[in-house]
Amino acid sequence: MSTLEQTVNDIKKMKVRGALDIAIASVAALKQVAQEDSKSSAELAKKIRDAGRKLKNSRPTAVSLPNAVDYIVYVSEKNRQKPPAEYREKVTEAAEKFINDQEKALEKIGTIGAKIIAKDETILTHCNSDTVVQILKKAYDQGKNLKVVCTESRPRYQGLLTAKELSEYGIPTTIIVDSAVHLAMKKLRIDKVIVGADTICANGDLVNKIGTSQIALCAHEQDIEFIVATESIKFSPQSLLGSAIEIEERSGSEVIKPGRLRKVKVFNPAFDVTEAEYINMIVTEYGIMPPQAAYNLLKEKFGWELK
Ligand code: RI2
Repeated sequence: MSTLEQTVNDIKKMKVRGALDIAIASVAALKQVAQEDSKSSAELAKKIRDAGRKLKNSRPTAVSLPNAVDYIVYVSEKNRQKPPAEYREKVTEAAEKFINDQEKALEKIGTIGAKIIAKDETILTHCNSDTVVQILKKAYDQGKNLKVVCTESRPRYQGLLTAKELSEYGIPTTIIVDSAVHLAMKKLRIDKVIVGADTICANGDLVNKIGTSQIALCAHEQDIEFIVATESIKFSPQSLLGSAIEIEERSGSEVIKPGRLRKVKVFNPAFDVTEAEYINMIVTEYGIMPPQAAYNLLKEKFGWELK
């Protein structure tokens, strides 16, 4: 199996997951495609376009994936007239810079995000976000003496990954079932909620792991700050509203054993939409901003205009 096929497969099966990691894995796969034997750069550029389409189709919701792929396709098209050796060098350089920039962004968000955690706070998080984990570890390193509550994040239990990583790091960690969030906010004295993102729309709506919007509503009702941690690669110039985003629906076998309840249908959406009005702030590598500033970030950093 080629690196490309392996990557597409791993993303589909969620062996590689997390909005940032699927973007980085896709760019690494495209870098490999650019190294393939070929008569001309134009032929390589076509291979990159085809590979990009396959990667984009592997999971539909997180915008970091098409944003990353489109960037490499753009660099590839720009250099398709150059001799193959030079073309390969340009694509490789862009891919390596992209990956490096994302790693730096993650590090920066950790530093910025840790500042908003006060001493002795209890933070609730959902699913498994490398970006959130980075913030929590940084805050712990700074001696903030924090505690973390993780939802298990049915049906795939990514919350257990978060709980494992944080507890092994030394952070006191508690796991709860997803439906305990409302009660746990009071009983476990949650100070803040911090979640990751799969997509931030131009209007500031958040698309994230299924269950996120219920948590935001609970936080709103109990006056608990709801914070999103995300690299700018997850901002979507293509989507104005969260309601317009395609939400990935996954196999019912993730929820119950196939054949167990033969007459019952399973609806298994992987993500949901949290409206901007329930989000207090978004932490990015450029700093902390209200969700309403998403459009400004797209405009200033990526030159995007409403048409
Ligand atoms: P990082 C995950 O989706 C979760 O929804 C998480 O909040 C988001 O990606 C961002 O993850 P999935 O791939 O990029 O588990 O912060 O479906 O790691």
